[in-house]
Amino acid sequence: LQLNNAMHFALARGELSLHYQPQFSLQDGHIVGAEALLRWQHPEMGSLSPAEFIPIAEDNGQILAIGEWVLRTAVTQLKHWIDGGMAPMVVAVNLSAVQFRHPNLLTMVTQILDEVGLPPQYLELELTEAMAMDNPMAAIALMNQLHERGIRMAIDDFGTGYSSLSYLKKFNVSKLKIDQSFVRDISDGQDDKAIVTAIINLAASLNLKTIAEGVESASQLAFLRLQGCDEAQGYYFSKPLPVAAFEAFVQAQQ
Ligand code: G
Ligand code: G
Ligand code: MN
Ligand code: NA
Repeated sequence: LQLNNAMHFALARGELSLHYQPQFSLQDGHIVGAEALLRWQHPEMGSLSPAEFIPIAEDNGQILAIGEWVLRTAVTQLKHWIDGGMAPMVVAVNLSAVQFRHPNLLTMVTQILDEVGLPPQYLELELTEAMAMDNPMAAIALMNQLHERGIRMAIDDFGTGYSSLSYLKKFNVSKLKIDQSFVRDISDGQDDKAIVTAIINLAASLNLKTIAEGVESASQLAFLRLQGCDEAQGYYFSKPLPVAAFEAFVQAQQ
């Protein structure tokens, strides 16, 4: 209840911010993207995790306003970076199931891109298998419309949810994000090695790119590169960073 009330004021009081985690090409090591991750700094309760407050925001309906704010902020930030001369990259934004089901999603996203003037191919929307499989026909139709507008989509936490391979073929996404639970145990677990390899090969056969999440060590990275994974993100490279720190990180890479 306390969080519920506080959330009504969080946006207006400027307590929300986005951190950005860099994503790297495993081909040439360049930064090719940034995942926007929501942060809430409450004056009394301190920093709150989205894992905690997003489910509440989904219940009380605030997720629509918050989700729109996240999208507008991330798209505006990337436009600002590109205009300022930063090498172009993609910004990845997490969608909530509530946003994905909402009939206004396509209009909302395209309006923000138009308003800001960011070409749609710079935006990647992350959705989970569960979100797509809740109503696969509606999801396929929406993904087709988003794709027609040039907006990319990625399946987040891939491998942890249930999605049939026949549907995966129909989902108009460009990337699978290999869940960090599989990446974590690459270095010692034969099973997780086999799963990661299987996902990379599956993606390749469906013409999808792969990005590994939660990469924390050089040995995980070496295995992923050997198997032909396209991209990676994780603490090994960088944790999610506030804007100024992200800018400094990118500058130091160049
Ligand atoms: O960054 P962190 O590990 O604290 O994120 C925890 C969870 O919150 C992850 O599942 C992540 O996808 C989710 N999350 C982070 N930012 C957003 C956001 O802007 N929108 C939605 N819907 N989920 C987010
Ligand atoms: O559900 P989603 O994949 O969007 O959530 C990403 C979450 O993983 C964020 O909370 C982010 O802070 C966290 N994260 C990012 N990199 C790493 C990492 O290398 N290790 C761990 N344990 N968590 C990570
Ligand atoms: Mn994500
Ligand atoms: Na994930």
